[in-house]
Amino acid sequence: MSLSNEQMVEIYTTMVKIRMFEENVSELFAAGKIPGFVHLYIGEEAVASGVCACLNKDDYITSTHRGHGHLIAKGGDLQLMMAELFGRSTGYCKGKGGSMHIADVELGILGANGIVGGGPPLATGAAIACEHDQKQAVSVCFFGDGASNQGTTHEAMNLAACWKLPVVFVNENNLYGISCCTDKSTCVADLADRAASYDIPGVVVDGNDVVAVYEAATEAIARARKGDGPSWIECKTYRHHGHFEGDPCTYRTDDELQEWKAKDPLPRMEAKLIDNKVLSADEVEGIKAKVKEELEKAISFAESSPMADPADLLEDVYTV
Ligand SMILES: Cc1ncc(C[n+]2csc(CCOP(=O)(O)OP(=O)(O)O)c2C)c(N)n1
Ligand SMILES: [Mg+2]
Repeated sequence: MSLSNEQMVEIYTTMVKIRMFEENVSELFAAGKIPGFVHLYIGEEAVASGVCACLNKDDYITSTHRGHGHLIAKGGDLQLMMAELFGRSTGYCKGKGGSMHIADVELGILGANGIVGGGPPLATGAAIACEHDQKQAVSVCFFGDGASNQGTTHEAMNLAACWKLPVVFVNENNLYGISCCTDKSTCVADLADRAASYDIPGVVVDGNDVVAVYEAATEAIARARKGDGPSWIECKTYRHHGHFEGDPCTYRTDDELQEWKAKDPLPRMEAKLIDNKVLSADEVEGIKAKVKEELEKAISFAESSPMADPADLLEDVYTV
């Protein structure tokens, strides 16, 4: 299960891509260039990067309202994502969906989702489809600590456990659902303890350690692929930004934020790669420069694309 140097560099590059994408979105949002709501994934990159590194193109993921990291890690196109955030007709949803509705079914990305707890039933459904089609594919459901209290989540898990479906529930416990800390919303210290009620494995990992996430995901995905059913992986992590861009964050202390910034998954992985001589400091800078260039292209693609046309509003909708 140990990662090759090449795999580690690939995972690190994904983390850099997510971090820099989100930093750009934060600035562009503050400059008034991105309409609507955005929820950023900065600080949580190790979860999506570690999990998606274990997946094949025909495996499925379901995402959340904080979805950019999941989409990038599963191979989402940065230009189409950026254009969607800018509300341009060249975006993933022709500029009509925005951050919380990006999907790419060809890549197995079944969609970001503005409904908290909306993903688990979709992931369980996708796992039923994998079984029905006799594919070896699995589905992975990313969901938050807040979503872990939704009925939909538990209904989906119960069914997945009863039918031993190939699905892995990846719980991103970033300590908060909007402004509500998990110690006020949940009676167990480890959310994954609830897996016992479905008789499925419940694993807790340091969600800021990408290698630990990768290892836990590898095991759960292998279990799902061979027909032994679902698992719940709880990744303890933290979002550096507010719930949404513009959130004044009055519900948490600066000490808490600094404590978690000291455990930032990105410099941790970077130090590991440099200490183990997998990459030199120059090579790290080279990766960042390449990602910067890719993002500049994505931003200029978005900015030079036409806005979504109101006349097309009712195109591509299922009901009117
Ligand atoms: C069904 C539903 N209820 C409430 C909301 C409002 N809402 C949006 S995000 C959120 C908190 C989600 O917290 P969590 O699942 O921990 O995800 P995080 O934002 O921390 O990534 C809530 C309650 C919603 N979008 N959908
Ligand atoms: Mg949360």
